Amino acid sequence: MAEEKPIVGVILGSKSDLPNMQPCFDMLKELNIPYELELASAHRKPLVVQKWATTAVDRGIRVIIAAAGKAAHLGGVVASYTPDPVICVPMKTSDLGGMDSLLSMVQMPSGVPVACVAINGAKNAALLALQILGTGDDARRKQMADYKAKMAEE
Ligand code: RP5
Repeated sequence: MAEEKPIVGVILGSKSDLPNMQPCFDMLKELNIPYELELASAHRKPLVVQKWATTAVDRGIRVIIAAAGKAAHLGGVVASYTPDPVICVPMKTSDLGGMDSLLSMVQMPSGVPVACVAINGAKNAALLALQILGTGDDARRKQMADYKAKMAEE
């Protein structure tokens, strides 16, 4: 776990998503997972999203976390541009309680999968990123095993 450059890329549809995503940032820091953060809406800044997603692999990003609310197409759009796995976090931001975000994220067409955690499931997004990293990294896998063991003791 000697990474210094970001290996997880986090993208949010708006700076208004920052508070809901704080548990994700806290968990990534606790796990010593270097990450980068981008704020760009799939609808308001589509070209920024396209460039960020298409260059993610070249920057060393191995897992992407995408959080957005309402018509939450961000994760799916990012997934269309990158071979990296994308974890979506539906934001509870609107009058519809986040069901709009959730359904917008999970109903992906065949051939372009995303993973999706619960509405406002920011912490779990970080843990799922760790588990994905752990499939090719024994030290990361042990981190998750240790986390689970500690949780069982509490
Ligand atoms: C989405 O719309 C964002 O991800 C956010 O959850 C929601 C509201 O964005 P703002 O209008 O607060 O920028 O694009």
